[in-house]
Amino acid sequence: MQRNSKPKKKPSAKLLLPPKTTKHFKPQTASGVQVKFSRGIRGTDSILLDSKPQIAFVGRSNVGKSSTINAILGAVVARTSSTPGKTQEINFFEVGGKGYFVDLPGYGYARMTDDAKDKIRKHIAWYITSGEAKPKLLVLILDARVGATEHDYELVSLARQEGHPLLIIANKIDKLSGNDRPKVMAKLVEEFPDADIIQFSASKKENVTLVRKILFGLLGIK
Ligand SMILES: Nc1nc2c(ncn2[C@@H]2O[C@H](COP(=O)(O)OP(=O)(O)OP(=O)(O)O)[C@@H](O)[C@H]2O)c(=O)[nH]1
Ligand SMILES: [Mg+2]
Repeated sequence: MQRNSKPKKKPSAKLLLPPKTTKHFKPQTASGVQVKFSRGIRGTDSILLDSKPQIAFVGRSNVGKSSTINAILGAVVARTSSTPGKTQEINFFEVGGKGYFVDLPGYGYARMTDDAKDKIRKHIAWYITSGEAKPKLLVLILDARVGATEHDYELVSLARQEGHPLLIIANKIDKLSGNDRPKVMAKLVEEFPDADIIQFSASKKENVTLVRKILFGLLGIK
């Protein structure tokens, strides 16, 4: 019987190339995990049905939620800005294929219209209280120079009411002198005696390794 003399198909050149990187896909990060922007949502969405755990970052506008996410992930995936109100949607970032970091819009920005403020407040309250999102941990970011505001207290009481575990991060600690730091931290411990509170700087990477270890551990990333 004559053997089939059809030439073997050459392997496609594409297969020999490294995977493409896109703006939202960071295969190499300083944290060593793959990070991908999944999507921004404004309400009910199929991503919430994914059983992978979510860690949500909440706090006043401009305290550095997006910067903290980037520092922990070791990649610039979340958009940051010196103008408050940058993050408008609830943005999901898939971390190491194991879970999500969720970047929420910031509350309490004085220069927003009442309508816009109301919309954002409802948006955040929906994420925390609707029961659809089920975050494994809420990370409340504060500006260490400002401390906790009325809006932060409201958020803490909402989180407690819903039974969400809470971690408080006092960000921008780099802006405080060595003398002021312990005073600020002592005040926060007094205000939130039951919470875990960590001083932090997204810009100067202070305590980034510690927080990364805690959060990655919760997502099951070694
Ligand atoms: N000095 C200092 N500046 C910081 C730090 N973290 C963030 N910033 C700055 O604070 C500003 C706001 O940062 P974002 O990360 O965009 O803040 P956000 O909380 O996500 O803001 P919204 O999306 O508007 O709610 C930017 O100019 C950052 O560079 C920090 O640790 N130290
Ligand atoms: Mg933001």
